[in-house]
Amino acid sequence: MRIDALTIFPQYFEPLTLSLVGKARDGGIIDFYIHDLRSFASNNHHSVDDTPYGGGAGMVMLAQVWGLALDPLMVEDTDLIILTPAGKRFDQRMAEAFSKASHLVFACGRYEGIDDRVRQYYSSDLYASRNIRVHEVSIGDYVLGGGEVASLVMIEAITRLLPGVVGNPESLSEESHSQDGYLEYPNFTKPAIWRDIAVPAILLSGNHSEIAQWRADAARRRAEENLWTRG
Ligand code: J9N
Repeated sequence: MRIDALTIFPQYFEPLTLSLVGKARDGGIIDFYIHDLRSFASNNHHSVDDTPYGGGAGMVMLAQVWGLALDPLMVEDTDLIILTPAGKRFDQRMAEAFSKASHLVFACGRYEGIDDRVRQYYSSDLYASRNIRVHEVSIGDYVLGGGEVASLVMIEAITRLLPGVVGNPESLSEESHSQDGYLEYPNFTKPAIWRDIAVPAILLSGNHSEIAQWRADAARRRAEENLWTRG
């Protein structure tokens, strides 16, 4: 998989050169490229934004700058991901779908967003005919300063699903068997008693069907509890 990130803050992506993603990058599973959007600015001040038509607060990022940065990346079979709090909510299902992509481009906007003509332009029939898809994505209902942290979240969730990125392949297959793509039951390890709190005895019994039943019940209790508190 090839991943490109476009940003005016390339420093945000430095952690990715470490960690699991870094290892996979070295192993050739992931090709990761960071692009400084400001290097595509054309005026003397290297501006990447301007005031919004129609008035209002803040600044809007320039279509011209984004076009120059994106054009060379929009090759056959590319998913362009535009981060915005108004986008479709990112979840484990979306991570699994994107983990099957061949080329992901993360457009990290700042300020009040990117001129909407960028989304319109790369959504045209011409680009669709080249198997280029545009997605507006949000990682949750809160407002970030820019798309960089949201992109990091998505890249970690997506790339850990690639074969060879997670060291233990069994942990991924167990995840995919669970309802929502993650383990929902509480976990314990040694010692069996810590500060007077004992691990549930069933988990020490070696009875695998009883353990599975206990975990299913505990997961249901936990999900119900979280539904109560989240509403
Ligand atoms: N989920 C989400 C995305 C954002 C962004 S992208 C660019 C600015 C803010 N906030 N929250």
